[in-house]
Amino acid sequence: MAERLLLLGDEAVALAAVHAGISGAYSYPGTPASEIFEHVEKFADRFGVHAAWSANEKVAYEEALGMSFAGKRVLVSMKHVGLNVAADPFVNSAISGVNGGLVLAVADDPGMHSSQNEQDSRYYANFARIPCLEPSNQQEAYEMTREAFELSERFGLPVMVRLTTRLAHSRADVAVGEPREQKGLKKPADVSAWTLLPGNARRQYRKLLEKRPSLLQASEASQHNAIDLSGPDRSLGVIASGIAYNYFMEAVGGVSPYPYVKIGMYPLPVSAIRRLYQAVGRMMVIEEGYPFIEELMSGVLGCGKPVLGKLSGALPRTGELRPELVAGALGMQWEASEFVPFEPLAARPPALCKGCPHVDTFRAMKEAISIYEQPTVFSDIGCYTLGFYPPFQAIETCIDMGASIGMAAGAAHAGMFPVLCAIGDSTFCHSGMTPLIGAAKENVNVKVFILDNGTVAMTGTQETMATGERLVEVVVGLGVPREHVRTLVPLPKNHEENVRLIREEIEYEGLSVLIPQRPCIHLKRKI
Ligand SMILES: Cc1ncc(C[n+]2csc(CCOP(=O)(O)OP(=O)(O)O)c2C)c(N)n1
Ligand code: SF4
Repeated sequence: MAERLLLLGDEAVALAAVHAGISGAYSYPGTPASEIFEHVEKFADRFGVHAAWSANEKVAYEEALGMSFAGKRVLVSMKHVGLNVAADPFVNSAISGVNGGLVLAVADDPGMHSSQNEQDSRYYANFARIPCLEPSNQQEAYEMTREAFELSERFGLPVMVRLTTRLAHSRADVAVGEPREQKGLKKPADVSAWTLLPGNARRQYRKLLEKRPSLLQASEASQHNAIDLSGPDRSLGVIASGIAYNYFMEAVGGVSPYPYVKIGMYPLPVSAIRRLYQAVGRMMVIEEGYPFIEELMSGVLGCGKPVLGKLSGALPRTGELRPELVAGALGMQWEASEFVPFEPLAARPPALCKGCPHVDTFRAMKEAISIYEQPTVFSDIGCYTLGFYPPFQAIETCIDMGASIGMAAGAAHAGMFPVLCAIGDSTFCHSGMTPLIGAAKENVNVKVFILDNGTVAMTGTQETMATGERLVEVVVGLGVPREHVRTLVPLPKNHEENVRLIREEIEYEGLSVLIPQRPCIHLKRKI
């Protein structure tokens, strides 16, 4: 009998990958995807899986691709915006193809619980012309991830498993299967496919396009794409995908009065959708994220019969879906479950922890720049982004990981003074080193603060790539003169000295890197 476990959606993906015989797992932390890797890590020793955090998502994807090249199965996981960082190897790996099964698990964050945007990764899968599986519950997260490895090897393509926050972070009962053996080392039969010189790439791109009809066939035949025309009310036909199918079922009490198509695999099963379209008066698309399916249904000119969904205004265009929103769109009464009493918490802005080292850094930085007429502080993504809020109001930007150094350089080129920027140790290793090497080459007049708290605090104190002396050496190695790489200890007792040191560097006309070194209080507790 299959073992049953209570698993998070993320955990189900992790366990399925381990059971599918992966030899490696790569990732960079990011909510709501971090737990995928963290759970693989737990099994790593027992199953002999190489599991290591990577410097960023691009590196994670490339490491995974290398393992696939070697003939082994591999999982790479990241949050949705991480795929922007990994987009180059991701899109090109669809052209080269894969050798050992490569599954990319991406967790989207509709509602932006902890993200800068709510982009929908299904567009990326479509853009790269690869299959995408979208589970509606934790059981499917397990089954689809296992199946994704089979699909990946059958088509020689990377396969995406797309999760969203609610599924990633909620638990359910999951029946799990038997683990299978890892694969042996075996190079690809044709390495020219992996050398994307124009002649090879053109051939490979044609091959990718030629796979499309078989992918479509697989999608039409997939048990994850189901059509049910038994609903008696044919005034409406529903297309529901991923977790939104769960909300739909909850809204209709488990039995739909309308004919519907459930989508769990892309490319979209066109013939099932056509059959539904012909059988009903109007269509409604219920999907989590962007109106990806709805846009395809409506086309440029509209498809004839009305299509309701996020574009039509039947469902909200932004944020997460909920069963009551789906019920409202269907014109149904919604009764909250008696088992889930809902007491909304008072809204409160997020804040830096009491005793956080960033607090003392911001205090010193603010006082040091207070004597200048128009100081500007660019920032990055991490706990220190909370320095935007009162009482600090210390930073003015946060766009994407690593942006602060490049933006500060651009503003300095434009003539702003003084220009400072704040970046965490992990974000610096993720994507701050490349802009710093450019800034060092030009000796641009920017004061870069690398806030070294020894960890990736914001996403749960994961291990950082460089901290302490190693980080200092990296900075010097990138070409910043050693005398302008200044370390300080952000503590109240050092406040005056730190203000003086910062001012001294501001007065120097060139690039300085200031590194406040003090561990995050949660890292201290963890140790
Ligand atoms: C491309 C991308 N990947 C991952 C994340 C998730 N994320 C937000 S901040 C952060 C790193 C924070 O670490 P650090 O820069 O050291 O700052 P700290 O939180 O420790 O102050 C990560 C991984 C993201 N927002 N964007
Ligand atoms: S988790 Fe650590 S770095 Fe983040 S606010 Fe709290 S003390 Fe500061």
